[in-house]
Amino acid sequence: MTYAEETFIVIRVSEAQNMGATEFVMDFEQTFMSFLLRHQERYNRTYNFIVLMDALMSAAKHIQYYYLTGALKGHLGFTDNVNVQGEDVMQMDEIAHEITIHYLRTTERVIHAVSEEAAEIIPLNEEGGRYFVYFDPLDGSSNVSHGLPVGFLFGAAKRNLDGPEDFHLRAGKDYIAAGMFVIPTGTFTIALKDAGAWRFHIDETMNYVKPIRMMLSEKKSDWELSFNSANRYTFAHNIREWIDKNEQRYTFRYLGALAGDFHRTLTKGGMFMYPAIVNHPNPNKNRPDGKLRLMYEASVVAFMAEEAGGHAIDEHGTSILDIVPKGHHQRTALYVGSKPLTDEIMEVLAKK
Ligand code: AFP
Repeated sequence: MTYAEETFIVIRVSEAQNMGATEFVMDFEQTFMSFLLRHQERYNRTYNFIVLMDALMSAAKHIQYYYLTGALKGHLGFTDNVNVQGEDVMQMDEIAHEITIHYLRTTERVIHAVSEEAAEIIPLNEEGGRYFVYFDPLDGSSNVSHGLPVGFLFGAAKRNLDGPEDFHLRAGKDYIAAGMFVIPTGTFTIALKDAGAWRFHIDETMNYVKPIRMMLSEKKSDWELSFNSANRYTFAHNIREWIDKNEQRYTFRYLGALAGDFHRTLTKGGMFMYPAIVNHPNPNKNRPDGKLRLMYEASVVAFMAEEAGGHAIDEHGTSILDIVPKGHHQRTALYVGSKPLTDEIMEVLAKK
């Protein structure tokens, strides 16, 4: 039994039956916070990480609220700004960024944060902080004006507690946790170092509840492939060949927001990929280093995949979690999901 199952609570209330009233059942599922407390207790950890997660939860709930009401209140459009990636900034990007920074600051436990929406690192508590947080507060902007699913992705690493901190950029293998909220669907998945990947659903009181351990399915008939099919002619020759030869074996799904697409991969098994763009008819549009951001996109899903028995590699076949970033907004190609599939791709890439 895991600590998740041990604390699972079900209450049934039926005393009104004798009075002819309808029996009703109340199921109280274990909340994320109760799950996390048990986790920290079991591993003899401090409560600092709970404070951090409470802040991320509060941020996610506020982002969820603003997103749900965005169409009515008119904040699903664009601002006049362009971000560090050269992309037009949406109002929701700014709202989500500000909310997250506010909550991270109040914890007093975050040394500095890296956000997709800020060119530079954001110092929060450089003296007394304990964690580094890397996040994309609203990933999948092409879905925003439609109110369709987007993601709030984050990874967290801890400062060196045994000696002086050198503030180096952390590889994914040094994260202590990584997770994603799929907004506004009310699902939250988090992987805790060496303790598995867990999914929660939001309940009527806006609590994330009912931990479900995620393991990538070994049933190949369930597997799905997810990639931007319109880009296939721009991929490396071998990758395109692999797709042509193998895609009929799998169901194909693509939403265009990593959190939503990876959510499916984690549930069904298979692979999400965003290969390097190397054969674009307009060479200026090639992306030999890939499109996705290493620290707050690729490493986050790679960390979750590995805790669920899967794997993630870049275009060189290097494990995503082993890549030490040279910059906060570094990009990478990404193949993530069931290990037999990423192993197959690794062989294809080796022949390039
Ligand atoms: P945007 O936030 O710019 O839409 O990017 C989202 C994203 O980084 C990731 O969430 C998707 O998986 C991927 O890009 C989609 O990219 P394409 O639009 O090129 O398919």
